[in-house]
Amino acid sequence: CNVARKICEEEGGYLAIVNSIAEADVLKSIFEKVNPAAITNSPESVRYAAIGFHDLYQENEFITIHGDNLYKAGFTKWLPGQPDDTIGKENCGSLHISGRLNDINCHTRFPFFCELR
Ligand SMILES: [Ca+2]
Ligand SMILES: [Ca+2]
Repeated sequence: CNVARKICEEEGGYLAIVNSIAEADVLKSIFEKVNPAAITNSPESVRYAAIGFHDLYQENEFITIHGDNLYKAGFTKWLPGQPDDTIGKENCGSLHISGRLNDINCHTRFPFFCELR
């Protein structure tokens, strides 16, 4: 998601920060619209979109790119079993196409959501 972060910044925004269930639902419906195949049958990697949170500073302490924890940001609904830090390498945040959060590998290219300032 470093690439994603850069692209968002170049366009005058930042990786999206989800501040409410309503906002997660909006992103979910955009995601379903641009990538309907991902709802049912497609590789894992297209069912997640990178968004603006991570646990790069302290393992399992997820904060937004603006430094707030997820409770303060306003949305904390994880996919069941997440965050799982798969093979100790998942330190970036994503939104699953179901509208729930998952930690993902920062070095894998995923679709992503930018948000404008
Ligand atoms: Ca992690
Ligand atoms: Ca995960």
